[in-house]
Order: sequence, then C-alpha cells, then structure tokens
Amino acid sequence: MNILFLNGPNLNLLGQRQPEIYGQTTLADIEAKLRELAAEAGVTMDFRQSNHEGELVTWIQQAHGKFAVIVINAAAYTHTSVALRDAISAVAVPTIEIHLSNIHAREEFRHQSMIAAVCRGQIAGFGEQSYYLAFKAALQLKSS
Ligand code: CA2
Repeated sequence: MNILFLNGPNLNLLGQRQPEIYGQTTLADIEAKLRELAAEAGVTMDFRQSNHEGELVTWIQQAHGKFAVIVINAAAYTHTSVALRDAISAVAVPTIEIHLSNIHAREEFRHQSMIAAVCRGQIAGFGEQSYYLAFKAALQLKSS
C-alpha cells in the first residue's frame, strides 16, 4: 500500500513562523514521524509540498494507479480551489482532507472547504496529530 501526502501553500513555513497558531513542529518533523509509522505498518508513502495550485492538481491526477489513498492539507487552497476539487473528484483515489487548526473555529472564510464534499472525510484541529490520525484512517480505508 502506498499513501500520498500532499501539502499546500506556505506549509513549508511550519515551525518557523506563527508558532502560536501552527505550533513549533516543522513539516520535515511530521514527515519523519509519518515515515516511522509507515515503516511500522509496512506501507510506503510519498510526502510533498507545493506553493502552486497547478502542481498539486498534477500530483492528484498522477496518483491514479500509484497510490491507494491521498491525504491532503490543501492549506489556503482549501477555501478557494475548484481546480483541486475537480481533480480529487476525477482521480478515483479515496482522499482524506486534513488541517492542523480547527478551520470551523477560525475566521468565517475558513469555514468553507471547496474540497470537503469530494473527500472521504475531514480531520481538523489536532495540530500535527491530524496527520497521524489521517494515516490511521488511510490504513482503515484500505482494510475495510
Ligand atoms: O490549519 C491548517 O492546516 C490550514 O490548512 C493551514 C493554512 C490555512 O490557510 C488553512 O485555513 C488551515 C495555512 C498554512 C500556512 O501555514 C503557515 C505555517 C507557518 C507560518 C505561516 C503559515
């Protein structure tokens, strides 16, 4: 089983700016922990970040036939991107939406997710644990 983790714009700054909102853990720390979990579970994974909407769309399209599950933190594109929604809808790979923060408890414009309706589910508000919970959910999806 192969799992694709995708991260959207500005998440490369994690742990370096605004720690009061997003914590002190870096994206590299999260990737390292996920790689430990993947090794324990005997699965493989890719972990990518892009500041470019089109690159994320291309990666989603290319996931077909290569990955069993996509886990995506689309960051700000969550709230704006019809292109990401269409790509997720078209790819036929079950996709889990995640967020570090509870987007429903923040500014009103963050309450709407353009991708939620085409994802299998959403995990939000648990900080870096959102990634690890999504990893568990991905394993469950494939064993059910
Ligand atoms: O809570 C999340 O995971 C978000 O997807 C993070 C996005 C935000 O636009 C979404 O509404 C919720 C922001 C990612 C930017 O991350 C930064 C990290 C450190 C410093 C600056 C930005």
